[in-house]
Formats: sequence, C-alpha cells, structure tokens
Amino acid sequence: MVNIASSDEDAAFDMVIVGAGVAGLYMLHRAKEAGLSVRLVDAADGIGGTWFWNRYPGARVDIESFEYSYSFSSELEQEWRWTERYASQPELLRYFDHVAHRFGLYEHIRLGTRIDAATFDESRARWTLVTHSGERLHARYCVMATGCLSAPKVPDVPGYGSFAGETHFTSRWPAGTVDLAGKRIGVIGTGSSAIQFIPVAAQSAAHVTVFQRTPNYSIPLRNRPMDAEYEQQMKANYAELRRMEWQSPGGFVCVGGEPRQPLRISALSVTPEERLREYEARWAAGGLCFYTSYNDLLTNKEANDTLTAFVRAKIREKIDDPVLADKLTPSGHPILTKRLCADSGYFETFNRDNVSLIDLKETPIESITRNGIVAGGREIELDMIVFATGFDAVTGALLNVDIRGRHGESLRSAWKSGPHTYLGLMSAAFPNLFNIAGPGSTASLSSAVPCDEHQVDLVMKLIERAGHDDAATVEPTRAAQEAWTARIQAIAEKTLIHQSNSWYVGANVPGKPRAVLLDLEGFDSYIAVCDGIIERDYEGFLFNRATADHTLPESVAEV
Ligand code: N01
Repeated sequence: MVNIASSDEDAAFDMVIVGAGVAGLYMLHRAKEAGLSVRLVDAADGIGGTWFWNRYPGARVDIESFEYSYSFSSELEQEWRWTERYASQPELLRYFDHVAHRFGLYEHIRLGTRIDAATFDESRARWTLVTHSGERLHARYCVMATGCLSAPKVPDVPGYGSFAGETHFTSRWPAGTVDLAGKRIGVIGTGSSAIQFIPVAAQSAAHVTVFQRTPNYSIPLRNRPMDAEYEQQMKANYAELRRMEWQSPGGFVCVGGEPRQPLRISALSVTPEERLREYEARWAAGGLCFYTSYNDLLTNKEANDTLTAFVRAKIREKIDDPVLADKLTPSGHPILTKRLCADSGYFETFNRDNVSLIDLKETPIESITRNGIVAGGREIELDMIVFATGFDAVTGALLNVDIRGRHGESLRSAWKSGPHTYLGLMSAAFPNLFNIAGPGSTASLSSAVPCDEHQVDLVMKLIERAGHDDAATVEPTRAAQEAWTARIQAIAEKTLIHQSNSWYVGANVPGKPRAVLLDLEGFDSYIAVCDGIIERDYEGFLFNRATADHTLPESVAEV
C-alpha cells in the first residue's frame, strides 16, 4: 500500500481511475481490496462506460451474457440472473449497478467529472489530474480505463450542423425516450450500431433512409429469452466455461450456447462439404462464433474467401429485390477484416416499404441541409438524422486528455505517428500510468470483459511488485516498448487486416495515422506472453526507487 501525503488541499489518493466502464469498475474493486485509497471519476452521470452512452434503441451485447460478465466472483456469477441470451443495454446497466452496490464501489466513484489533463510530477512521483472544473486530484497511480470505443468520431460530412430537425448520435444517445414514431429518419452509417438501430427504428418510423458507404458482413444474433434449464446448465459449469474462455483467442467460446474450443485447423484442411457443414452450423448458432472457427480465416486469403462467399450468399438470400441485394452485400473487403456485426433482422428490414437505401458509392452525400440530406442531386427531407458513424477508436479517449509524462513529454506528441506501448498497457516516460485496453492490447479484438480483467490483474501485480521493491515508479523501457510495437505491426502484416479501411487500423478517422491498434494474436497468446514476462521478473519493466530524481534513468532513455 502506498500512502501519499499531500502538501496542499487537493485530494490525494494512491490511485485515480478514469472511466466507470467494465475495466474501471473492476480496477476499483481490486484496488479497494488491496487497501489502496482510490477514486474513480467519469464524465457521465452514471456508470457503465460506453454502455452508459450507447443507449440507442436496439443496443445490446453480441457475446452471450454469461460470457460478457465478470468472472472474478463466483457468487456474483451465481446470483445474477440474465433475462436474455444477449443482454440489452438497459440490462447491462442494471448489472453494473448491481456490481457497484454489491462490492461497495459507489462511495469511491465521482460521476459528472471530466478529466482534461494528467501530468506526472517527477519530484514527487505522482500524477496530478485536472478536472474540467479546474479541481486537482493527485495520485501515485493513474489508470486510464477510458475504453477503446468511447470517443465519438466527429462527422466528416459536408453541411454538418445545418440540419434544423433532430440530430442524434448512437454513441451519445440522450437519456429518456427519443420518439421515433411517425418520423422520417435518416441514418448515416452501417456498422454494428446502425445494424442494431435500423430494424428497431423501422418498426415505428414513417420512413428510414439508410446512407450506406460500405456494406458490412452481419450474422444473425439469434437472441432469445433466457430459459431456466439453460441458465442452470451454464451456472453449474461456470468454472469450466471461464477456464475455456481464458484459453481462447477471443475470450469467448459459446457456439449457440455450447462452449466449444476454437477449431485450431485451417479452413483448407477439410473437404468443402465438411467446411460447409461447419459454416451452416455456426450460421444457425448465430452471433460472433465465426471468430472461433478455422484458425487461418484472417491470415490466408483463400481460406477467408470460403467464409466470405458463404456469408455473402446468406445475406443475398434475405433481400427480395436483387438490385438492393447487390448493394447490401459486402464485396470490397474480406470478412473479419472489419469487426463482424451481429443483427436481429437487419437485412430483412430492407424488404419493408418504409425503409430505403442510398448507396453512397453511387451517390455520395453532397451536403446536409436545413431540411435533410442531399445525395445524387436530390434532397431527402428528414425529421431526424442519426449519426451511427463510429468512434475514434482505441486512442481517441486517451488522447482527448492532455497527458504529460517525464519532462512534460506529451502523449499526443509521442503517439503522433501512431501509438507506442508495452503490452498495450504502459508507455515509456509515462511512469505509473496504465491504459487498460490500450493500443497494442488484445482488448478491442477479443471479448472486452476477460481482457480487461486480465489487464487489471496485471496492473495489481505490477503495483505489488513495485511495493515489494519499495519502488516509487514502474514503467517500461523504451527498448521493450519499441519491440512490442514492432511485434504488433509485424503480426498484423501477416494478416489480411490492411485490406479494409477499418477502425482496427485507424483508417475511419481522417488524419489519424494508419497503424494497427490491436494485438491480433489473441487473448490466450497475450496471457502467455504476459506470464512469461512475469516469470522473467517483469522483463521490460523498470522499478525505480528515486522520487526526487529529475533525471531520466538510463535504462528508460535507451532506445
Ligand atoms: O461504428 P463503425 P459503430 N459518411 O465504425 C460510416 C462496437 N459495437 O458505432 O465503413 C458516410 O463500425 C462508416 O462507413 P465506412 C463494435 O466493436 C458493438 O457501428 O467507413 N458514412 C460505417 O458504416 C463496432 O465495430 C456493438 O465506409 C460514414 C459507420 O459509419 C464498434 O463498436 C454495437 C461516414 C461506422 O461504423 C463501432 O461500431 C455497436 C461518413 N462521413 C458497436 N463516417 C455490440 O453489438 C462514417 N461512416 C456489442
């Protein structure tokens, strides 16, 4: 335990955590358990992180609720009752609220508190965080649990701001009910958020016009109410389910409710008939289970083509109008090179009379106007525009905070040409600063909850190790950081990931440096690497005793 005496009147803690989502809440629980004085802050008025803000109609998880939940407490696993296979956003918020009450977290949380800046004071080896209202919080350890899909992308659409009707973002959906009934709604974007929102909106809107730039691969979710027998069976085998998750690349293993280890064989090593049977079974099971099928779908174009062709044909079957089917069927990028979507009746929705598609490849948006959207020389009059245009993923929320490490070095400058991290968790010259689910981790590829739990556990191990050494700071060497950063990019080079302009590589945000933002080797491999590093006495990390030392330790300076 570290106790920091504050010489001024600002609040001082062992640890400040920014973000009350999956990672932040678990970090708070672990820090509290370890006896650290801790404060968690979040800009939102409620907990839940990205689930707090993404409260658009239709929002729900696309990994089974039994898996998209904390594993750290078997009592919690047993007592919580999910009502659906895939929890809706309101149910997820109820779950986080239950967790926060059950583990006494609320008293350490301050909501409605945005952090604008965080600066490392070398003489005292502590971070000072400045809130939007100018208040200062000091802490030995600063944990940025700001989420990898939490900073909305600023829309790069001409005329943005001119529309006189209602404007909403799926990523910042207002609290209370937005009335969709009888409205003419334009939706820009066809990623996971839009794919969930559009079928729900079409049920009551007068008309939904979808503005599509890139069609996406989507698998039926096949959500259904929880049945008692299934719940009992899952709860009886929870320990085994968790063990399997933590040994898998995706951090989730259920295929249609049945835990199955991923196939660790090539899609080309089986006969076409066998492969088709496997694909049909997974399509029938629904959700994201293609991620856990053959192991070369993201590395071998020929293998990928087999799944791409299968899913394209399935999508096409759902759409009555062949011309529309052509437009809605993805063609320009291999499947899985963008995050797979899972839907509840998305493609079928286009068979309704009150839904139409504007293909922006043929007729780009010319401008948003006072009355609607002009595309292909025609103004489409609207009552509401919904931007489902995505996020400045992985680095956006972190870099929205002005973070300064040793010698005032700014994280924004350090990452000008792309992020540099060790294990996606820490950066050289930013001691005692942990980025959960940061760039170069596996969190944005694999299931968020186990990835976050694993990284938080790693943070606690590093802090314990620092305490053992009586070290004031822990940080990676530049050499370890650069080796990890090169490793992430090298792994990506062996995959098809660059064949898409996705948020995985920062390509969705104009001006963002193109760099792979995630460890594509997967969760199981990441755990093995971390275990090896710990076994080798925290290889690549420096534990430094000096507090009043303004000079950079030599080993930090080396490249
Ligand atoms: O965002 P996206 P999202 N003009 O970036 C389009 C997670 N998630 O919020 O592809 C016109 O995927 C853009 O077009 P293009 C999940 O990890 C999970 O939907 O760039 N269109 C694209 O169609 C997901 O991957 C769930 O050509 C513009 C869309 O907007 C991640 O969040 C639910 C445009 C953005 O799609 C992000 O999903 C929801 C422009 N100027 C989200 N700018 C679950 O189910 C952007 N687009 C758990």
